[in-house]
Amino acid sequence: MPFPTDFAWGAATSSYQIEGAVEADGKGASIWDTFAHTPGAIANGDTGDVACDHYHRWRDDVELMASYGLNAYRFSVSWPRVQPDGRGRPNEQGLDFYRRLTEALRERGIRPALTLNHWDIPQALQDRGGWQSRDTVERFADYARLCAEALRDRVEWWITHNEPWIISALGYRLGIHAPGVKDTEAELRTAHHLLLSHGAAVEAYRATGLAAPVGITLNLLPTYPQTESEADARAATLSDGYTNRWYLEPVFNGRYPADMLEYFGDRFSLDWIRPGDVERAAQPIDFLGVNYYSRRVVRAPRPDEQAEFAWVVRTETTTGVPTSDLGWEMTPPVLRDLLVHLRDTYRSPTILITENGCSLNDEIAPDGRVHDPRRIAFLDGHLRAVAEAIDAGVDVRGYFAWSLLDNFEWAEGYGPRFGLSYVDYPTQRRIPKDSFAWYRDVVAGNGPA
Ligand code: IFM
Repeated sequence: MPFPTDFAWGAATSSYQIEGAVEADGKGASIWDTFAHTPGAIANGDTGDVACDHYHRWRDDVELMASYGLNAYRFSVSWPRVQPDGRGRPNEQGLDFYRRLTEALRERGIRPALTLNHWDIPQALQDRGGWQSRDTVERFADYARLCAEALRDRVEWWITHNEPWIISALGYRLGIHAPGVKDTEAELRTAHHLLLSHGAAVEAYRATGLAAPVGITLNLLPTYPQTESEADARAATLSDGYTNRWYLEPVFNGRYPADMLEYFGDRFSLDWIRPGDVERAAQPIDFLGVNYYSRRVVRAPRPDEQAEFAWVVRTETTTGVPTSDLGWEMTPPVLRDLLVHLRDTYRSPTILITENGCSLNDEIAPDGRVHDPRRIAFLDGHLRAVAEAIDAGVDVRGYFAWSLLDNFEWAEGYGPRFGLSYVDYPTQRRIPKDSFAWYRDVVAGNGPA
């Protein structure tokens, strides 16, 4: 296996999904605290109030990672925990939590990768417009500076945003994530401010003198036409422009893709894109974080069909292609093609796979263990795809399985289980699944056998 000797083998989590303790030690409310308590917003009425109680159990969770040999861990900082109103003086108690966590990780040889925004921004900022407001861009830069100054010696990789497309599309167009807005122009304005704030945060971070690598994590959806028709090919190009290129092009090339600017420009004024903005989003970065779960197949809308866009996402799956228990197709070879495509299109960026995993309806077996052979097959297939990409010359430096623990899966609540460790929520007991034991051997062998 061609994995470099210092390859990062890790698992990932995010603050709202695991921490709980939503009012502890001076933490302010986040938009997810508000949204999760909105009747009907989350399956089963679940909330992140307790989640995996990681805020109190973090020592055990670090021990768990160490005992399974991980050498890296990706987590996110809860912005309202360290800056309750999203502005002004930091909450030192909140920062102390991340100081202790990162120190303990380092002591065990686990390199921390920190994400600044994995969606749970302060409610106080939302009350002033949230990501739709340009002011949030500068607030985010201040927050980046504050975290860089507090955690400067301990963090190995800094990530500005996690999945800006999901934030914009699910939070502002579909309204199924916080803050629950349903407005396509709001989605695009949000995406713009996220991109701009990414650039502003990189500037702020560099101004502190930090030299550790900084990047952004995008969830990339390799998109294929449903048929060979010209109409479906055009639908696939536009859909790719909407989910992938709308973010990749500003970050790497300092411009929005021309075809999408024309497409959206015909529908919206886009007057919130100001001169110099997109260039600012293109601050040089040290790596691209790639979250990959599945491909996307699209088609052109039928003449009698009411569709919002010039593409329609196919909902049925392909016969013979395995799916997760959330119905997502498992298509490992697509990851290799995606990585090679990124290398060829965006000047060979250094890449960290910041998330990859699958949700299964895991259960505790009569022997007290959790047997998840389908997850092992999923992870194995994707790691082989990463190995092939490395062999083809792609500069991949790390892989973070999603997720360390079963956790709060946003609008789906606690039903889906993505963890390497099962979490028995009533007792908070962690039960490492068979896949975690398998992953331990992968890490020890620097790649699957
Ligand atoms: O749980 C999420 C995570 O927060 C962001 N990426 C996708 C995961 C699975 O849906």
